[in-house]
Amino acid sequence: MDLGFRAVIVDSLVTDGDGDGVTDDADVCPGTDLAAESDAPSKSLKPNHLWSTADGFVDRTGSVVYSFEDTGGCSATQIIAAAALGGGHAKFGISSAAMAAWISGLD
Ligand SMILES: [Ca+2]
Ligand SMILES: [Ca+2]
Repeated sequence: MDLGFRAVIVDSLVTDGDGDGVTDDADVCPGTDLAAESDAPSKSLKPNHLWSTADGFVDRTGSVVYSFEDTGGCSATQIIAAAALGGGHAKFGISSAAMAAWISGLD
């Protein structure tokens, strides 16, 4: 067995360039800025709407509903942009339906 080659593969699996907990090989959204997410949504989080925090996607009670592993390493801002969601999602959080659609579209 070529142990040198094996070591390179392991190293690539553990790299997480943007620090969201999802390794680069599985991260659909590189460059996630978790610090920038703490100010959003711009108005308020509605019931059954979600926003990303450093812990993952939370609802208005603060319960974590999805992890960054679930969302492919994408923050709320990144999902809104990538899925071309309407401006209401930026104001009030991403609806549960839109989140489910995003996650189901990852595979
Ligand atoms: Ca990552
Ligand atoms: Ca990411």
